[in-house]
Order: sequence, then C-alpha cells, then structure tokens
Amino acid sequence: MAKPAGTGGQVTYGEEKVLRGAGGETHQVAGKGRPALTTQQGTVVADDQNTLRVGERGPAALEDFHFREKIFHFDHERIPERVVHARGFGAHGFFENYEPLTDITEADVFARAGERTPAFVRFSTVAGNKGSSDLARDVRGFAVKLYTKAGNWDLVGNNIPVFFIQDAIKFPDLIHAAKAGADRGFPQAQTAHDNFWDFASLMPEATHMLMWIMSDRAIPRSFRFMEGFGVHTYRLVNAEGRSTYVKFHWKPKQGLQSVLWNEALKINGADPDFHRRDLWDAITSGAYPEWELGLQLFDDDFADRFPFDILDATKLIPEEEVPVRKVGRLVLDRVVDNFFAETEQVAFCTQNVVPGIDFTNDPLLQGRNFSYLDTQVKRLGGPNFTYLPVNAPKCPFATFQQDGHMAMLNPTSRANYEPNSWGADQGGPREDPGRGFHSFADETGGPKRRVRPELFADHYSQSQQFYISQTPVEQRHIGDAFTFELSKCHRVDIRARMVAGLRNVDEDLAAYVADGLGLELPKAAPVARPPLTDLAPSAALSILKNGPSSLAGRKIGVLVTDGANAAILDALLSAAKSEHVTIELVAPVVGAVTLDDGSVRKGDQQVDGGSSVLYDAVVILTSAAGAVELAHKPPARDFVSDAYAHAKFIGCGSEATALLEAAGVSAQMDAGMVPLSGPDAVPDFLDRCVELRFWARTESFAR
Ligand code: HDE
Repeated sequence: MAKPAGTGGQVTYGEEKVLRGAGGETHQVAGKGRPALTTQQGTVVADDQNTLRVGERGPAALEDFHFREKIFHFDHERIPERVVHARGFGAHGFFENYEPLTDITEADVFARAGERTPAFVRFSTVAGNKGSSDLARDVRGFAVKLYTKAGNWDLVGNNIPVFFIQDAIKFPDLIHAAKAGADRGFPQAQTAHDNFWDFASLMPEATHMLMWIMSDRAIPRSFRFMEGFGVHTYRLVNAEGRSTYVKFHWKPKQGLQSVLWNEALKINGADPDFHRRDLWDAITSGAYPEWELGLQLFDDDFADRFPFDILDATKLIPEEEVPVRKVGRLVLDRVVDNFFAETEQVAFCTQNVVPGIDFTNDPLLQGRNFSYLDTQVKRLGGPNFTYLPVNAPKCPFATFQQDGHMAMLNPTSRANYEPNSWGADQGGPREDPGRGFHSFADETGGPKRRVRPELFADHYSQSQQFYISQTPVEQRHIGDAFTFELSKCHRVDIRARMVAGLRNVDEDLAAYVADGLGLELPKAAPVARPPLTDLAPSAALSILKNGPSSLAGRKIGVLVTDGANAAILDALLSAAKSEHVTIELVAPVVGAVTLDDGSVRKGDQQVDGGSSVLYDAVVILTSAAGAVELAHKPPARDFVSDAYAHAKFIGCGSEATALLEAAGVSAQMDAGMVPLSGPDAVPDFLDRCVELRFWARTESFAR
C-alpha cells in the first residue's frame, strides 16, 4: 500500500508501530500474499527506501548492513562478456531420437527410438558486444547442450558450415581484425572496415567463408529460419570401437529465410532485438521452432577419395555427395526463466563429449578444445561453473574435484583421492572401464613441426562452387555485399587486394565488385594450388532453393485507419490463424481504430513504430480518407516504399491509392502488389506470400 506524500509520524503495520519521515517516498509493504523482503542472510527488511542516517539531513551510518549488502551486490552484477559471441539468446527444449543408431555409435542419446533428451540452445552473433544489434552481417552461433544420460554433450556450431581459418592459432588475429578497432573502439558489430578486410584479403584460406558471410546467410530473418552446422568432421564410435566420420547439420523445419541488406540496416534501428524477440514470441505463443539433426556419415575410403582434406574446416562436403541422414529433431519449447542465470551463464565447451562421440585432428577443433574451458573460467570466475543449474549434467555425476571459488558440491565421502582403501560408503566413486569414455585409438605419428597438410592449400574451388550454386538474385546480393563492405574500407589497396582474390572465384563477381567500387580490375591474386573447376553446383547451398513450403511462423503487418474494410481484415485474421501466421495491426494510434462496420480494433503498433521491415508481407487497408491522411506522414510513406523496395508482397485495399501514390509506387504496380478488393481475394494473397519475395521487382533496382 502506498502512503501519501508529505505525511510522516507513527504508522501502524499489524502489531507494529513504525516511525516514518515526512519525505513522501513510496512504501509498498508485505502482507496479503506478498512475502517479506530480506537481506541475503534472511533478515527481514523494514525500510528499503532510505539509508540509515544520523539525523534527517545527516550523514549515512556505516553500520547500515542492508544498504551495504544491496550496493555491494549491485556493484558486482556484471561478469565479463564473451570475447566472441557476446550477444546471444538461449532457450530450452529437447532432442528426440528417431531410431537406434547403435550400429554406428554407442552414444546413449542415439540409443533408443523416441527418447527425449533435454537441451539448451544459445544463438548468437560473433563480433558485436552484448548490447549490439541483432541484424549485424555476421555468422550466427548455434550452440546446443544436450543433457544426455551419459553426460553433457555440447555441439557448439554455427549457421555456416565452414570457417575463416584453418588453424586455431590464427583465431585471436581473426577476432582482433573483425572486432572494433583497438585504437578507436568502433565500428561495432560489423566487418565493414579496413582491419577486417586487410586481414581477410591477406588470408586466402578465408575466401570460402567470405563468400558465405557476404551471402544472405549472414542476415537471417530469424534464428528459426537458419541451419546449424557442427563445421568440423567429428567421429561417431560404436561399442566395438569402429569409427565413422560425421558432419552434423541442423535443418530448420520452418525452411530457410533471410532479409535484404537494406532491410537489415533498418531493422537494427526499428527493433535491435528483432531476433531475440522473434524467438521469444514464437516459443511463448506455442509455435515451437524445430530442427532436424542430420548426419553426413562417411569412412576413410571416402575421405581418401574426396578432393579436399576432411580435417580442413574451410571445406564442406556437398550434400549431393554424402546425403544428410535425418536422425532426430530438436524442439525449443521453453523460454528461460532468467536471462543472466541461463543465457549468460551457460558455458559451452567443445570438449564436452560423451562415449560414442569423438574428435578428429582438425587443427581448429583441437585448439577449440583448449579455448572453451579456459574462457569459461575467466568469465564465470572459477572452476565450479559446472555446478550452475544450466551447466550441470542431469545424470548422476561424481568426481574428486573440490574447493575453488563457489564450491557448492564438494565430495562428502571420507576419501577425496583415489586409489583408496576406504569401503564402499566412504571411498567415493571409481573408474568404470566398461561405461567410461575411451578415445578412438587413432593411428597418428610423424615429425613434430608447424606445417599444414597439402590439400589445405586449395583456397578457391569450393568458393567457386558456392557461388555457382546460388540463384542470380543471391549472386547479386553477394556482389552487392562485397561492394558495400569494401566501400567502407578507406585504403584502396585493401579493396584491390580483395578483388584480386575474387578473380580466382568468379570473374563476373570480381568485375561487378570492381565496377561498384569504381576500381580498375586488378590482376588476379596468385593461387597456392590450382582450383578444381569441375565441381557441380549444390542446391543445398542456396537459401532460395530451400525456402519454406508454407507461410507458418511468418508475420504480416496490416496498415489500418478508421473506416477500413472490416470484412477484409476479418478474412485475413481468420485465414492467418488457420495458417499459423501472425497479423499485427499498424494504426495511426495504438489506442484503437474504428472500422467501416463500426467495430473497434486495437492497434499493435503505431505507424511511427511499426516499420514494414518488421514484417514478411504487408497489407494496406485504409479508408480513402485514411490514405490521404497517411500520405502526409513520412513513416507511413516509408512503410509502403520500404515494403516495395524489399520486394515484399503488398496486399492493396482498393482505397489505398492516395498513399500508394505518395509513396511513389503507384506508377510501378506489379504482380507482387495484390489487389484486395474483398474478402474473397485474401486466400490468393496469402498463397502468393508463401514465396516471401517478389524478386522480379528487384531486377529494375539492379545496377
Ligand atoms: Fe568459438 N569460441 N572459437 N567457434 N564459438 C567461443 O567460448 C574459439 C569457432 C562458437 O553461445 C568462446 O564461451 C576458438 C568455430 C559458438 O556461449 C571461445 C576458435 C565455431 C560460440 C571460442 C573458435 C565456433 C563460441 C567465447 C578457433 C563453429 C558461442 C565464449 C579455433 C563451429 C557459445 C565462449 C555460446 C564461443 C573460441 C572457432 C562456434 C573464446 C579458439 C569454428 C557458437 O572459447
């Protein structure tokens, strides 16, 4: 209960009479089902509004333990953000195994059909800090922790199947070059600057990855619409000790979808939390995102035949060569209870494997196995982070590790060492050769030197293959992205060096970028190993060839005004509901609009806050007078012209003409602008929207 301002004196709370000052501050007190506020020691707090003072206007008393504890704890609220992948968003779910895979792996998680294993997944961007925007052009982390009955297995992957570098020793250089300049502290969350392209253009091994990050893969529409990859070749090992090589894939059931670059730039302003909000909204509305786990399985014979080294993380194995076998599904069905406790404190480690899953000698993976554990100790302040609920296994665990900061579960047996001769109750756990983890007995050897294998020198073959696997629209986006990024480099020699490398990928691409930069085409960069030129295109590498088959999970923004056609809106709302599409009303004011049948509807966004970049398709459903009014408002004109420029399908109510004219699109009406003359036109409009973009429109914008 709040006490009125300016009154002081004796106040009665139950049996107690309490003296209050006359400062007029708000007091809300316990009772009526509200628990009492306490200190961390459990002492009930009587007053949380005032420090203890000597005299009303006097100094604070040092003995005020409540104040000191509260501020001390606040002062220590931050932990270091992740050195990479600082901005992320996590959710809980489960992995469901389709069928026993015991012939290829003894991993318990794959042992039984239909069994569900709890999972925690964290998606992230790489370069930006914790507070950066979601729509940065960047790789997305796709880290999965599976709490299996045989221990925690972390598959710490990305949404791109290859990486920039081949050897972990170059990771600090890559990240220093990509992140904000050490001298100036900017630019934030982007690679469009001299240092990144300086480094990248001097590292031809990065070329394949550069093709991916300049593609629309680096600007996903949502975490829900992107693939995940384990990147490295791992091993699956069965109970007999036989190893099968494996590449892990996560395939989104929702299909693939990305945004346009110009859209990404605007989303970062309109909603910097676009991706995290999207995941939160999907899960809390019951539209649980789902991925299938796919395995590419192969043996030494294939590895020997394959023209690239399977230990080279800058190469992938085309799905056309080794098909992806779907073995289970990952469903995210629960948002976190607390962002910090779960998403911030989750500690993924590539070293977390379980019997049946093992490493290969990929030099990147080998380095990661050191880095992750090391970084968690720094971030989480000591070795006991494994006991935090989000990190602890959900199967029994017993170690002799003890003490350190925040020891919560020290062993309680008499023996804290082994071997020991204490009996069963006092002696603690013992090793178990039958159920325990055995490393695959890989035959290795050779001179100890700092050298890379010969096939690592092929830097361009798969870059070419990636490019020719794209649709013309996607190829243009890649060319435009290189042009954009390099245009932000001040040093012309860096631009030229990058274009020289691109000549080894595709001459047209190099010429297109050079032209966009106003650069004379430089000589092609020297190649360390002549690229293979006969690799077949792989449809799996394109986003547009793997789009959704329905509109489910997408969002349509409807611009409405007073007097708008209620019958069309109702048809849209009911069709959208049955197709699991979200509709948001963007109205002149969020309070309410009154439609032509007199019904009153609440707006979800006001025009100034509901930019069309937030939607997959839009509808302009105004009255004639409403259209005239909106025609005078720049945000309403932007709503239409952006949707048009971003090749979205636009449902046009018959009274929207004045606004379409003001937005400058009425003279260019095309088949992506679908007339909505009445409710009957709605199903056809929604069918068109499944394509997501009317790409033909963008032909006219191309340079
Ligand atoms: Fe990471 N990476 N990484 N990385 N990485 C980290 O660990 C590192 C690499 C990836 O949501 C760090 O907990 C090295 C490839 C994800 O919490 C750190 C190398 C792939 C996440 C680290 C790589 C990844 C990280 C920073 C080169 C895809 C976020 C904070 C050898 C297969 C995990 C942390 C999360 C995070 C090191 C390369 C994925 C410093 C040394 C390749 C998804 O340990």
